[in-house]
Amino acid sequence: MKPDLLSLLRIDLPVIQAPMAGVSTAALAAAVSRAGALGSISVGAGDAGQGRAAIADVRRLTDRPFNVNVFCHRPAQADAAREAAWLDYLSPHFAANGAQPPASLREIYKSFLDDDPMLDVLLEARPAVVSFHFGLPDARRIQALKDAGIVLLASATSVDEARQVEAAGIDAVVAQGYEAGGHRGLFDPERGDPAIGTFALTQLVAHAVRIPVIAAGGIMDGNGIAAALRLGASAVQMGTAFILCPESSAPQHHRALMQAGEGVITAVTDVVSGRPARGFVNRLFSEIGAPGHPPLPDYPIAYDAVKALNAAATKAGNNDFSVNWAGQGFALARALPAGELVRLLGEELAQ
Ligand code: FMN
Repeated sequence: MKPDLLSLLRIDLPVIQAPMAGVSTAALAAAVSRAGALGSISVGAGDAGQGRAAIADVRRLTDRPFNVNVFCHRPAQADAAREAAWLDYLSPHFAANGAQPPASLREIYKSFLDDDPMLDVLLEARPAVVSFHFGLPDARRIQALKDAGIVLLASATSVDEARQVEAAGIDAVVAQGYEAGGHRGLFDPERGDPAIGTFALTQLVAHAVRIPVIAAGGIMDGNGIAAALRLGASAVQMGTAFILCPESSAPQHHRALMQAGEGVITAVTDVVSGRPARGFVNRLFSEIGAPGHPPLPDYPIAYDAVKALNAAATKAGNNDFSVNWAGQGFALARALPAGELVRLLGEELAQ
């Protein structure tokens, strides 16, 4: 028997609203938590001050438990020549939008692996739950968070990663299948991507580890939740299902793609940020990511270039280079207030 995840997380429904950097908000997380599931915010793409403010924003809206997500990627390694060549490669697209590429690229946010101010914020604020994506912090950080009474979750995309999560003393593992929207949680993308789907991964991981498993990827409604539980999961983590909620900060173009039907598809690319992630296919995927492109700057340095290109394109009046992360199940998303969506998921699951 695995430990009881719902009592550990102090939630009624086996649903975690996925942390979604740039899309999830304090209002979304609070509405989900108030409805009896676990809301999440992501502070990975910001600094400690922004992290502190984001946690306070959720606290103002609810006293229920919520999850704070940080990024544990290998800290970026700058390579001026590689970055210059990448900007050179992108320069015709800047020119076509009436802009110049930036003179250089920056590491736009730090990894939690070397962000002690962010650790201090978490230890001080003590959110009920903290989750890790892209890998694991060192034993000292994990112990400090556990000593503060924080429940820890971490993503895994393979059985090997799930075993590492368990061995590190994390409370539960998020088994992220290839269907999932957003960044793949791969610990080391250079070793290749096993690209395992949610059904297979959930079962494999549930057999391999003793800690509870949270299935993620392509789960959009009560039937999907029931299927994941049947396959050995103790809960699910759903991201794409919450993008159309009015509380999300997804821009209009992202919402329109979600509702565009069969004319649009999602795919995984690493050219947007430097790490593989699933989103709606546009010119970033088909042109920038076309075979034969130069070597990518490290994550998240590459993201700086795409953000600049998208800003230029937006100014020129097009969405050609916008970043719209979403999972394969996007067409099943429902545009409902988050609290209503959680209640509906509960009803569907009970049927
Ligand atoms: N996972 C994280 O751990 N941190 C993030 O900041 C994050 N950002 C995401 C942004 C978007 C727009 C989406 C759709 C997903 C993101 N994810 C992130 C991945 C989710 O944790 C989860 O694996 C995924 O949403 C599950 O698949 P689904 O989108 O099909 O529900």
